Amino acid sequence: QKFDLNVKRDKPNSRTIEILQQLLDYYTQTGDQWRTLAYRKGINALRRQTKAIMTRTEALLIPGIGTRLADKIEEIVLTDHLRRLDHTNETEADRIIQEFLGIYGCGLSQASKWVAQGYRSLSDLRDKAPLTKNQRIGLERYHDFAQRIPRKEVEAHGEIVRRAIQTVDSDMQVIIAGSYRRGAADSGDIDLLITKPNATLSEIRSLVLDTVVPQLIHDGFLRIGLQTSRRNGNGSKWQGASVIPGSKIWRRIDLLFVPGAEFGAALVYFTGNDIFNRSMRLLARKKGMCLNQRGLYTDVLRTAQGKVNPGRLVEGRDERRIFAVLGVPWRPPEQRIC
Ligand code: DCP
Ligand code: MG
Ligand code: MN
Repeated sequence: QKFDLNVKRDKPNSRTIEILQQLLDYYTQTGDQWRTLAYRKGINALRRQTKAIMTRTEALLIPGIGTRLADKIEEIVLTDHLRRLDHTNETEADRIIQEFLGIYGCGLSQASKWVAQGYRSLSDLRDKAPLTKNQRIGLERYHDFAQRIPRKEVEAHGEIVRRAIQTVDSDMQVIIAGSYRRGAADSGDIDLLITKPNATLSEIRSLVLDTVVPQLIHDGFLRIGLQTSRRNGNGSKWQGASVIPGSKIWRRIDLLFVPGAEFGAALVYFTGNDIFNRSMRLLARKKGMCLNQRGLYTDVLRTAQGKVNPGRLVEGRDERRIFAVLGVPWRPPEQRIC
């Protein structure tokens, strides 16, 4: 009987079958066993037909085809299309994009591009896509980077960086910001703010990038630089991965270079959370000021087209004074969760 199915003959329902097969693939993928079985049965029944099935009524006469499938067959014949499939494709694409976004260094445009190019899973990417070195690492360490980092371990990473930096310059400070500073029990990454009271951005950046990072890479603590500020650019961070001795798990780590004059504003920004930051910036705007990660500015001239002048810096260095100038009661980091 199997043999009989393979006999070449006219395929009057091949287009209908092709489209139904896509829905079957979707149900198989989503683990919907009942529909998978029903669609497989129905498609096989349709495949055995020697004449084209054009209507719901004709379809219903075939054993193994119920009303829902019969409706879909008629829809395909009439429109060469199945609306149900738009929906699954859309949600399926969304699901894949979400999965791809978990690859360290992969943003929305890259994720969408891969989906448009037909890659459907991490193993698709691994086996078939041309990847940059960093994308390959992000993929290989996908599982590591998906794991939360316990508070104690965040501290350990911070301590290793602090020791390495203070060995070179004992006036340099390393502050663990991000969710850690808000008191979180675990974090998604490690955010380290690196500063020195009277140093400029380029002094701090060159000390970290020329001396400390190479040393820590040599030590085996830092493993990759996913995004390194260009030597002559105005980049102010280094993003990569770190591993503490005795662990096999790679963690995402951000090193932020902050000149002393901007320390308070940077601290507000990198402590977050992001929603709290948005509300602070909005408040500043309402008061004719501007708050960003470099400072709080006043006398900002705005038109419908945007900012006309950058304003005058009122406070950058002192976190508490930024709150005070804004007229907001001080909020300890633990309470900056919106
Ligand atoms: N931030 C922001 N807006 C963004 C991204 C970041 O205001 N779009 C600020 C607030 C965040 C801080 O930078 O608290 C650090 O960014 P992270 O992405 O590391 O976020 P968190 O440290 O808050 O959380 P997680 O534990 O997930 O790292
Ligand atoms: Mg963080
Ligand atoms: Mn971060």
